Amino acid sequence: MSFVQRNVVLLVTMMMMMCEGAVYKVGDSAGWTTLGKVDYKNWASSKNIIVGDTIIFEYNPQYHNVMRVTNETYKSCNVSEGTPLETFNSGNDSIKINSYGHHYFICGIPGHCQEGLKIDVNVIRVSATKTPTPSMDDKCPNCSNKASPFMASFGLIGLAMSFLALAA
Ligand SMILES: *[C@@H]1O[C@H](CO)[C@@H](O)[C@H](O)[C@H]1NC(C)=O
Ligand SMILES: *[C@@H]1O[C@H](CO)[C@@H](O)[C@H](O)[C@H]1NC(C)=O
Ligand SMILES: *[C@@H]1O[C@H](CO)[C@@H](O)[C@H](O)[C@H]1NC(C)=O
Ligand SMILES: [Cu+2]
Repeated sequence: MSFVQRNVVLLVTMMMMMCEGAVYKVGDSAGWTTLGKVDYKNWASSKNIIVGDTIIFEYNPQYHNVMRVTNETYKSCNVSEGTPLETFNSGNDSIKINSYGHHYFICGIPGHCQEGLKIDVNVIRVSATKTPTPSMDDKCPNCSNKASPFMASFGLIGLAMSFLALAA
C-alpha cells in the first residue's frame, strides 16, 4: 500500500467512527448471561453510551432473551405486570440507542432478572454534546465549536476525496 492509500484508509476509518456511533457488547466478553454474576449496572455506568450508539446482546437463545421494559418492570422483575415494550430473541441482538433517558432491559426467562440479568442504560443529555478532541481544536481553531458534526465529517470526506484524486 502506498503512503496515500494508507492515509485514505485511515481517513475513511475515522469518518466511519464519527458517523456510525460506537458499538458496545453488553457484558463485554461475558455477554448476556447469569453465569459469572456480571454486574450489568456497573457495566452500563462504566460506558459513556450516547444517542446513536449501538448495544449488542449476545447470548444462547435457548436460555435467555432480551425484553425492553418499563422502569416498573425493571424494578419488580415481574414480566406479567405488563407486556414488554419489545422482545428480542435472536441471541445476537443489535439495539440502536435513539433517545435520551433510561433504556431498561431484562431477561424474560423466569428467575433470571431476579438473579441480576437486567440492565439500565441511562443516556444523559449532556454526554451527547461531545466536545471536539483537543487535537482537532488545534488544527481547526475557527470551526471547532460552531461546525456541526455533519460539517466536520463533510470536511473529512472532502479531504479523503482529494487524497483519492491524488492517488488516481
Ligand atoms: C417510573 O417512571 C414514571 C414516569 O417517568 C414515574 O412516574 C415513576 O415514579 C417511575 N417508577 C419507578 C418505580 O421508578
Ligand atoms: C406479578 O404481577 C402479576 C400481575 O400484576 C401479579 O398477579 C403477580 O402476583 C406478580 N408476581 C409477583 C411475584 O409479584
Ligand atoms: C453478532 O452480530 C455482529 C454484527 O452485528 C457480528 O459482528 C458478530 O460476529 C455476531 N456474533 C455472533 C456470535 O454471531
Ligand atoms: Cu435469561
